[in-house]
Amino acid sequence: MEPIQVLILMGSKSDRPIMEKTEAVLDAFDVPYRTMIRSAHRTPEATIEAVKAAEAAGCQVFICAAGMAAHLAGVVCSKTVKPVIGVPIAAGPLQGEDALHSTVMMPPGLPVATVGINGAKNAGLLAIQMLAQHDERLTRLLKEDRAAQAEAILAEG
Ligand code: RP5
Repeated sequence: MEPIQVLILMGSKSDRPIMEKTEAVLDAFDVPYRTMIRSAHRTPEATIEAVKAAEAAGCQVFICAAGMAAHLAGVVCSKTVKPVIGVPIAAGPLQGEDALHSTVMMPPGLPVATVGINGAKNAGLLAIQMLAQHDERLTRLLKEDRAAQAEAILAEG
């Protein structure tokens, strides 16, 4: 695997339309990443292999998106001490309530930083905030982004 700072995992190709928002953020901040489809339930061994390969490639933050009984972020957390961000995806009849609870309600000792249902953009930004703690370029870009958001609101009147 090429050097990366972030690994995006998603449980299914059906999650991709949502997770493209995470990719757009990482692209905008010029952060190297890799995206893979791996499922905690359907491909457990391959999921663990992906975590090992990403760490060997320098990965600093994992972003894991899954819907329904969403255990992907938790499984990844069990295999790394790098920060793990979980994105609960609205899939199936419970529309993400199931994924939110199964992602956020980790047992004590194994934290997953969980964003809102379909919160793919915030997952990307949170990953960049983590990386920015040791990166002045990213800190500057984050401050510019916040200023641009404020300007856009104030321009509305
Ligand atoms: C989860 O089940 C996936 O992350 C997806 O959100 C949901 C449905 O998967 P598919 O049946 O569309 O593959 O594992």
